[in-house]
Amino acid sequence: MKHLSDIVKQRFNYAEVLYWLLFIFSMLFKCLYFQFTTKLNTDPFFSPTNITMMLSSLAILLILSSLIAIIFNKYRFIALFVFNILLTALLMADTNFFRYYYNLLTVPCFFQMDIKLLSSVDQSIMSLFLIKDVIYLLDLPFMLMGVVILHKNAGKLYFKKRVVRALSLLVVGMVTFFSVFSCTDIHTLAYNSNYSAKNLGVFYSHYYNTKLFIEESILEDNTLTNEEKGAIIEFFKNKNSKFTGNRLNGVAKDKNLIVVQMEAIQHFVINRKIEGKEITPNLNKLIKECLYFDNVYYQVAGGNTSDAEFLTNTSMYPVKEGSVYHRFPENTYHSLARIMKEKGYDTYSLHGFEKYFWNRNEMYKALKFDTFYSQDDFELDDFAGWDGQTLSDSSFFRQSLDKIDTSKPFYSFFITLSSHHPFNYFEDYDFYVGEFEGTFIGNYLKAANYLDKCIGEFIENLKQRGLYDNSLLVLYGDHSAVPKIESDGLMQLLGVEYNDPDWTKLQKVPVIIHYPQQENPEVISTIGGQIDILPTVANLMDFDVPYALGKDLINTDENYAVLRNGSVVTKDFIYLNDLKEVYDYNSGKLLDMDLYIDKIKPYIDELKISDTIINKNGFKYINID
Ligand code: GP9
Ligand code: MN
Repeated sequence: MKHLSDIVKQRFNYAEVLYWLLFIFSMLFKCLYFQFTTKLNTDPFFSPTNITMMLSSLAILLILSSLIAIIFNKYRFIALFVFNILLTALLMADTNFFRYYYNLLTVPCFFQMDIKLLSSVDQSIMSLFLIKDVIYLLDLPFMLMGVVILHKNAGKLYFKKRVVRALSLLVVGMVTFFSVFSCTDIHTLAYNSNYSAKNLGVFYSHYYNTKLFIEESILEDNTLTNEEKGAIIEFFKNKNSKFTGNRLNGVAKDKNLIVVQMEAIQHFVINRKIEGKEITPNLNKLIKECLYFDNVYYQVAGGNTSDAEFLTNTSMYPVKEGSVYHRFPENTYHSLARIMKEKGYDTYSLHGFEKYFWNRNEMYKALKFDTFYSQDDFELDDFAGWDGQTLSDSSFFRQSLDKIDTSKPFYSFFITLSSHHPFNYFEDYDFYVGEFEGTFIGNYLKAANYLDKCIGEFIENLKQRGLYDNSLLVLYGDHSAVPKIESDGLMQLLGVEYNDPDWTKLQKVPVIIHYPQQENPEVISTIGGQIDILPTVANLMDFDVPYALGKDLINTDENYAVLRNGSVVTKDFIYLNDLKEVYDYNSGKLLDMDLYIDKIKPYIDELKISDTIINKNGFKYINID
């Protein structure tokens, strides 16, 4: 007959195993929930991607558990519980961050989230917490019960027993991980953090991104090698030899330049009606007398609004991780403001929010803006949008024009604010959206309608001041308004079914340009990105941009946009880097990836060149003439 103490011991062992299993399986479940709630994964549950993601996450949990098993003895139960809380907090933070930025948190993102940034976006971030996220917390009461019961009765384990335990966990974890890893495309890992999160799970992705950050920012030598210098010069030589045409060249020579970056204005709101009314009547009217570029993709990454500013003002790609405004404000840039200054213009940037946000205050020095008018310089006399406590676009535009010395040639860069996510400020705004009343998409349409009204007022004001016909006017949207988790609402509005290539085609922003005394409106459907705005402006104003990575959309027959996540859109195909899939541009049919690898490479090389220049401050050392 078994001794009583043996039975107690055996029960304790079972309970301990159960406790570890609860930890492992609840974490795995949370990983799975993350994939679907963020719409990172839309595949069926048991798709190969999900299975590899689960196996890789399991492997990492086993490896981490082995560390706990070897480090902690009597306190192993508490350690596992604390560990659970930490991983859960990480997953929850990721979920919210992902819902807004469609990216995982990374070390640079984390550091740029200073107190100011966090307090300012908290309304947006909080709106992304969903009741169902409580799922993340469901296991914690059980784990807590487990700790209370087990820790009290836990004895110390012999060292040998701990080593055997830890080693078994480690070996099973390692073998599982490397079997899964061997089936992964390592090349894509380097260019797309979402690929790793999707295929190998959130935990691996964090490990990989942090490793990359340490290698790139801390360990790597940031001096430009001769080889890199040569590659950059060769790249621009090639690129610049392609500028041939001169249609509309110089139509705005020596005129003022007014650029308006419109917050969260996507292409699909243009020329669209809801309940019989135009969403953007003023922009639609403007388009009828302008050049309207209707095939331009946003190319922002973690720097969102600031990335869009960067693309327009430098014709370079923003960095893959974090925001270039935060990470590289000391670099040399051949920016639009620098060029205009050299031509004798006064240069202004104007934005009705805190001057430190997105590190604008510092970055504008590098971009060579003479003057930055931020929230501090405006009278806060009217509020609209975002959290309801920020200067309205209407007042922003009205006050801005008084700040510019219009007696001298100027370049002014306006950044609007009111139509900022999450748009619920506009819920009661007087623009009826029918079945979309009270929904995310409905509120967005109202925000877009408000912005449009302000643009209408602005144009009137420009006309009254005689600036409309004396300036080159450029308006464009900065980035997406509708994250993937809200795709259902957008699909309902457009009356179409979701599919990946069509979703990509929706990631466009309107670009509208009016030049002085323009008589012929035109719709230009060349495929491009925000990176192409500067070269297009350069042609219209007749100056050179030898350092631009973009193309002049009026004088090119190249149709392409490289997105910052490594996806590529051309008139023939759409390459989705997340999925490693190529689709026919027109029919949306899936194509054979192998036939496209060579075609995609030169596009991706543009990202590489841009990254090298920025990471190594290349323009400090290179002269291209
Ligand atoms: C804040 C504004 C918003 O100044 O530009 O930035 P976003 O959150 O859209 O990147
Ligand atoms: Mn923005």
